[in-house]
Amino acid sequence: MYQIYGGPASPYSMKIRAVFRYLRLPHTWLVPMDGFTGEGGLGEGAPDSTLVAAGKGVVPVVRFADGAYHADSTPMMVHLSEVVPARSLIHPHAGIAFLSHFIEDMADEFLPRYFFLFRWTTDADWCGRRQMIGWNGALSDSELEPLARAFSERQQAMLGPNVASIQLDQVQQAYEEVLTVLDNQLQRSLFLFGSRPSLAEFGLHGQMTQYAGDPLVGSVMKDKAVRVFQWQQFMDDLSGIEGEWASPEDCLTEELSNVIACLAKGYLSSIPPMDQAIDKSDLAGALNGPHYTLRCLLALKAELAGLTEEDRELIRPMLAASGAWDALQFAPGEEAYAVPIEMA
Ligand SMILES: N[C@@H](CCC(=O)N[C@@H](CS)C(=O)NCC(=O)O)C(=O)O
Repeated sequence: MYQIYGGPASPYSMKIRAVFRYLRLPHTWLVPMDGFTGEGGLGEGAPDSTLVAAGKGVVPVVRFADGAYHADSTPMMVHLSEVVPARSLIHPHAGIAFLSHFIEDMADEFLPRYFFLFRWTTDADWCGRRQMIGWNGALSDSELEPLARAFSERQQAMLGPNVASIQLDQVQQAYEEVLTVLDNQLQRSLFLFGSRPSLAEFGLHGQMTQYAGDPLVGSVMKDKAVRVFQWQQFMDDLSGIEGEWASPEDCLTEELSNVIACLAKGYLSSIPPMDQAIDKSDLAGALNGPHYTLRCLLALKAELAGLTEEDRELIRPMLAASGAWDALQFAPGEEAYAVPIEMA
């Protein structure tokens, strides 16, 4: 039996729980209520807590049957696909599998930006209260208030010093563009690569659960993208789905191309500042944040470079049309810094 420890508003926690359900792997789910005060690291201040025992500093963490804790949803999905090969999340064509991984990575590493901004500006009061109730259970208003304030301040510090200059209306517009391409995809098919889900759908699902739940971004989704709202509820439990992969050629639809192009526009614009600020010899060990984003990008570049010529050429036009092809090639000397992404 696997034991999943998640957070109350954590996209990666929702993502991995949906994966366990789809894979029909027996598991339990728990948000550890260990008295998180809203300050410091998760589990900090409660030495006996599950999250301290897990020692990863992030949620979700999963305790495997041998008692070991593991973190990092993406390599975990790859590992679990090997455990349940009949329901693997990886398309058998390596080029299509790359597209799925690329979408999943952009969902994980870029899509949180929009909801996180509204979560800790416009909606900070509601979101701070909601999360501290989630982490602590039953609390009176007077108990909740200082915890919620501390947590909101902790999260707001992550927005960085330039947050006041960000144009919220432009961010909302970029978010609505994501909703539009997803809603268009969902008019054609609930899955991107056939009638079964891949890494990509679970990455998108995790993020969309948060967009659906938060006040402002949730009301925009309900107003403009009813299919996306329903889809993230659908994705939450796919245990009954029995589907097939589409042929590689049939996967390359206009709707898919538009999803990739829309995500790549935002994601790729976020890379150069990180690339300039970060020493690439220091990427190992990161589980989130800019170091992790760059580590994942290097792993994607290595995956693309490792495809056969034929597999690469099949997906090249779609990646080129989205502006991502060049950005997914190693710069001179960069290859040396690529490390495989493995479960922590
Ligand atoms: N790459 C990790 C990212 C996990 C992650 O960043 N989780 C967030 C919550 S959604 C977290 O635990 N942040 C640490 C904190 O808030 O202290 C994964 O895919 O599982």
